[in-house]
Amino acid sequence: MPALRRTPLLAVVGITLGAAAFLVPSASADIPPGYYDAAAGKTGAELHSALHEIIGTGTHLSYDEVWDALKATDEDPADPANVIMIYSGAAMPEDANGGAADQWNREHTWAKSHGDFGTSPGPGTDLHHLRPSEVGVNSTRGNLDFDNGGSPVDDAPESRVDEDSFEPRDAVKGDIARGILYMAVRYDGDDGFADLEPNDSVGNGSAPFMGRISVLLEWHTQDPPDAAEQARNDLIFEQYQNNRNPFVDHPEWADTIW
Ligand SMILES: [Ca+2]
Ligand SMILES: [Ca+2]
Repeated sequence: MPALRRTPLLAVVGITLGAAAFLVPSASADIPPGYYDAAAGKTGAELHSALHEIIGTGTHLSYDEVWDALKATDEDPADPANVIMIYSGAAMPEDANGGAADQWNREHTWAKSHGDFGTSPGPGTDLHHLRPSEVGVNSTRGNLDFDNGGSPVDDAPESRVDEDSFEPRDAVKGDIARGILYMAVRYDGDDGFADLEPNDSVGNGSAPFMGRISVLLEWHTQDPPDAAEQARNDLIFEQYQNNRNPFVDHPEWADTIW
């Protein structure tokens, strides 16, 4: 299904700032008319189910295709030959992708061991939670759950790590939280992969859970979707997967489900 291009709503909101902002949940997002109709008026588990059906269609990339996709979705706004590292905010040349210490690779913010989904097409290749990271920083994050606290991470000093959790830098806290919430709704165990769900624990290990939901919801509120995050969601929808992250489009839905 090709995405329908609409007049950017940002212009409308710009003219009637305030009132329009309450009518359109996502000022610059390019949501096709009707996309969320099946979710209208629903809350809680019913909303989760409706969203699961809506975002369960679309395409899974191969793990190899993820490289080129990330070069577009996480492009440096100051230089299209670079990509931005999720945990440090640093720019690196897009062609410095790989597994060496001075390269960047594909970070699964929902750690792939949490549900053991690997890198075959599915949750392991889903761009809504995959981000570029320096190889060493990715290794430091490992499969830790998310929580506040710890010491500055080498090469990503605005992010923090301790023995049982990882805290990303403030500017991406909400982005990462919304990626985790997306994964929980997109993967419900009906497609050969585990039913992914957030919980309020750290140390989840290989269980298909990701913590801590109370902290992720705080991050979601503290760092709401901005125009760049909405544009990333649009790009994934229009160019790569043909599905959207509902929590970028409708941030208010997170609190009714969790
Ligand atoms: Ca953000
Ligand atoms: Ca789930």
